[in-house]
Amino acid sequence: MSEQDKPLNLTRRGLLGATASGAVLATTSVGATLMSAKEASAAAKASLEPGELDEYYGFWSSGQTGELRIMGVPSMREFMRVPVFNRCSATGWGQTNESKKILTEGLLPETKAFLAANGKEMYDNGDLHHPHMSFTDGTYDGRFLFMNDKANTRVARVRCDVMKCDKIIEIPNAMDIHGLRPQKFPRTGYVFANGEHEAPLINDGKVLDEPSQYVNIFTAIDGDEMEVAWQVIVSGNLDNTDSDYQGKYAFSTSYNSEMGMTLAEMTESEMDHVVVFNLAEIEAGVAAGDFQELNGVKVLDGRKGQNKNYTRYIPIPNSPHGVNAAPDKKHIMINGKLSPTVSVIDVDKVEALFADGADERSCIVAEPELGLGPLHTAFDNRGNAYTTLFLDSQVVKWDIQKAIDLYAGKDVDPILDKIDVHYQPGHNSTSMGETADADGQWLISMNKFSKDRFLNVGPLKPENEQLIDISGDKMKLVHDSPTFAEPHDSIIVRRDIVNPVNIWDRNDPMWAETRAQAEADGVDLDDWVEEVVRDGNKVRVYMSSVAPAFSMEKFTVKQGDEVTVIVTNMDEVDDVTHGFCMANFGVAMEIGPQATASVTFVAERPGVHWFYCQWFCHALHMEMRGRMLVEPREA
Ligand code: CUK
Ligand code: CUA
Repeated sequence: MSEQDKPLNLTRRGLLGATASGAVLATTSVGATLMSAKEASAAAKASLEPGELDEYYGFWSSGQTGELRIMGVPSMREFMRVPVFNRCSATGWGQTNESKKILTEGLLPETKAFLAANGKEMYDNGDLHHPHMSFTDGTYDGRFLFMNDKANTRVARVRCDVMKCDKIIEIPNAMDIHGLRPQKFPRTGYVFANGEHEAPLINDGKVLDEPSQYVNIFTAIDGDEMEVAWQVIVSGNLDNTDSDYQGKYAFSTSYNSEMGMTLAEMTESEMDHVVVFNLAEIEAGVAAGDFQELNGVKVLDGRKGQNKNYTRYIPIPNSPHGVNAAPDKKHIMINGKLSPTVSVIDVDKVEALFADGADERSCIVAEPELGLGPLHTAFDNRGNAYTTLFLDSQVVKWDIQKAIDLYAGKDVDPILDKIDVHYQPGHNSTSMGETADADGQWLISMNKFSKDRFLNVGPLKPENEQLIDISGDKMKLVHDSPTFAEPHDSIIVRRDIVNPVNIWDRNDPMWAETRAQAEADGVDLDDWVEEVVRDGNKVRVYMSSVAPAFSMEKFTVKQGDEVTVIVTNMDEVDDVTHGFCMANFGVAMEIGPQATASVTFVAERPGVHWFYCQWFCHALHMEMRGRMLVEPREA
């Protein structure tokens, strides 16, 4: 039965209608007939009055859009889009010299050469799946957010003080970084990243259509330095990953243990596996020199049959997907995807797997059947788990201890509640739910389809994310929003943990190179400057800005000059961001209060050209402009 054919559920429809137009409706007589008092209060809890602040920050990935988004929870208001792997017209990300440095410095030499052959300096796209915050002692510490790019095998870091990306590295030897999680204990520390697709270890074309020679790579990145610490070769594709609360292990699902190339081959065997990585053993292996060095990285062999203590392979029913460590610090959930089950690993039983002749499934303490297509699990602080069911289009709430009791032979039903979501959920996340401080207030279901839920906008439909109140016995859907590609993954962080600054530090490392160049040019960026420095055909134009004026009303260059415009925003008032847009030159950038930013272009257009501030900053914002006079090349 399709959703449209189902009998109209007045209560649920009424609830959604009331939420969409604000909690006010719930108090009217119409609302009262459609909503129970309980539902009305759940909806009211999620609905903030204008000017009220949210309790939580939500950090959202955007999938193939390639950016990070900052949301408010529970209001579901979108606050900010932080460009990372994508380009951004508003901020100049991918165009300013400062952002270009971040986007290019971490690329491998062969990638730079490949891009140059295609007339590019950097990738234009990314596929940002998994944003996760750095941890200290099992909970978020508000330092960094880390995220993967499945499209071009990269890992990025966003600084939480300014909410800007400061590092992007390409991961050598691996193909297509997918699952990514930070180490939870004692701190981050490592950022674990799964290479999803298998390929020859030295992928230079000597081995092509010989899948038996392909390998997969698991990578540990030093999150402080943003450098690869070590890699482990594994058997099978790697999908998602998570780490324990003890700092001993990381766990990765593998959905193609067959190493098949076709769909039939990939789903052939009934069991796939979870790879357990033993961090202490791997570090000892690195110290003992048991690795090969490839592209400057220490690569250890943890494949099946190597009999090394770096890895263990736990058989799990066909094609497991999400991995989620529970806040009880004891259980790791392996979501079945093609199997209707979630396999529960007891971390206390993992050490025994590394003994000779151990039964690899002896660490499984529950495997409840929950519904069709379990993908990801989130948690509250009352011993419950919430699993998305992709095929059933539901979220199922279940009791972890009851699932363990059932597995031990007791006659109990672990399933507590199921709720419909619209439609085909992938990730979900609960408030603080991937930390030891899970608080059991909210759950986001990130859905892949919205079908009939919003006004039709053409063949490409919005996707859908839904907010569910999990504070009571029953889950309650309280908010439903469309979203652009793609509501992939998210975390919900208590607001006291996140404390961004309002204005930049004048000495921020983001523009350290620009500052060094200014010093070499005898220009003090902390002063009000109007300076044109000529260096052959390179011209550096230094200007300052205070609303509503640039320090320069005009500057003159020659046709063909390589011009770098360096703007320092001298405003000290929060929310006075300026822009620099050179019309008809395709040049634009954001300059936050106290920030310096620069952009370089070739002045190949003679004539009079206006530059203007493209971020609204003042009543006289329109007047914040100036001229670039380009003298024609002499004939
Ligand atoms: S994971 Cu990326 S494609 Cu985040 Cu559920 Cu499947
Ligand atoms: Cu400065 Cu608008």
